[in-house]
Amino acid sequence: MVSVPFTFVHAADLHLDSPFKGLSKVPEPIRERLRESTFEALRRLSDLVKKEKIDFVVLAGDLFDAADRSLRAQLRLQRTLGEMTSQGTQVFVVHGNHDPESGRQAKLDWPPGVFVFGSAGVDCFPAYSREGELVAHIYGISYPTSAVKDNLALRFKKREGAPFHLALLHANVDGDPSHDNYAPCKLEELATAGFDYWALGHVHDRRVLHEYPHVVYSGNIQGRSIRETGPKGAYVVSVSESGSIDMRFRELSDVRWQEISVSIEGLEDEQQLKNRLLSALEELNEDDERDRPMLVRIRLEGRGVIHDRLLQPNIAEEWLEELREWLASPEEQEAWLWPESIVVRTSGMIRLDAVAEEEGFAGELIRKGIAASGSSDLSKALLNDALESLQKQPKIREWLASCSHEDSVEWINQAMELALSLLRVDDAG
Ligand SMILES: [Mn+2]
Repeated sequence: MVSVPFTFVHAADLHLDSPFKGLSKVPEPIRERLRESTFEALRRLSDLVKKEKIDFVVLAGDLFDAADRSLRAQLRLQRTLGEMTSQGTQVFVVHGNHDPESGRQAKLDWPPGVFVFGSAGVDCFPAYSREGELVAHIYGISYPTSAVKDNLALRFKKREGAPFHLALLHANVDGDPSHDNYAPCKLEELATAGFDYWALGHVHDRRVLHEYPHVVYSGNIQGRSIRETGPKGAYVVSVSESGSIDMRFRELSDVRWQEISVSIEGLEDEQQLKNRLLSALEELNEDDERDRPMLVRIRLEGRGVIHDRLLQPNIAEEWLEELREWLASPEEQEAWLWPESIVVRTSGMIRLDAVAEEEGFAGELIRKGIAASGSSDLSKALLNDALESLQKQPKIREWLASCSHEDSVEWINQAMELALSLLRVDDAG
């Protein structure tokens, strides 16, 4: 088929009007900025579409954060999509687990030029360049309700008649354990289905799972918590006459979440720790590349003599408060920096493997811990035992079930370090 070059934007997981709950001691200006951040990211998406003369946009689900969409989110989306389509850009939308069809919605019209896929079956719409030439067929299906357990990808069937075929889907490919296993499917199935590009949503990290055909998660456009770090945005995808694909990532997030590591190795005392924390923050704060506000988690790592002192109750909190004092307040600095938390993942000078050789209680304890961290069955059994009383709470039970083996290993390692530290203090006293 004769084809003309075209450019589209792939974005997903807008999560408009995310409430950003559960942030402790965050000053009002930061809270306000975060509450607006998903909308600001959407506005930047619209700017991008205008500036880069985009032919069409695909949005791969979770446009809204809550199934019962807020009116504010619906109105803002309607307005922004209207801006995009008035420039001659078509927009194609599927809904995901956060914004299924069944959710409560205001009766608003989608602007002309916006195509929303239903949930009854896979539909196909033609996509045109801004000059009006047919450039692709777009296929998609929305979630009827939030928990879709069927493999929706198997329902996609290519229809001849276009030079390029793009499938739009909210799905978990190959059972990513950090996301709910909705619309589960296999990369193999997607790569062999005959489409040129799978524009996926659901996984919030951007990933290119396969090229030619392309299978891509664009990730979300604005991080929603410290678990969603780094630049977030959308892909601008250009397809040449010969069908070669060029992808460029564009950051859209208004506020960035970031984690930095600070090692305690070689530090002798609190003064040296203070100096190291200060310089780590200054480096980040004065980075000329940094053009937006940032919430940062400081992860203390490494083996050092001050480890025991960092495990004392409230110590991390006290350092955190001090860090916040050092930095300019969000009213004073446009691209502010806010230390979100300090997590202590350090180890003491005593090596666990050496203690494991010892006779007696400490040796026994560490042997048990090391064995558990090396086996997912043993670690699960150990944690189930230790957390038995907490398991009565359904929410906690659910949360524990969703934690990975890596999480368990980290907890067990910390528990070993803490137990050893407490045992040695007892010995010394
Ligand atoms: Mn999502």
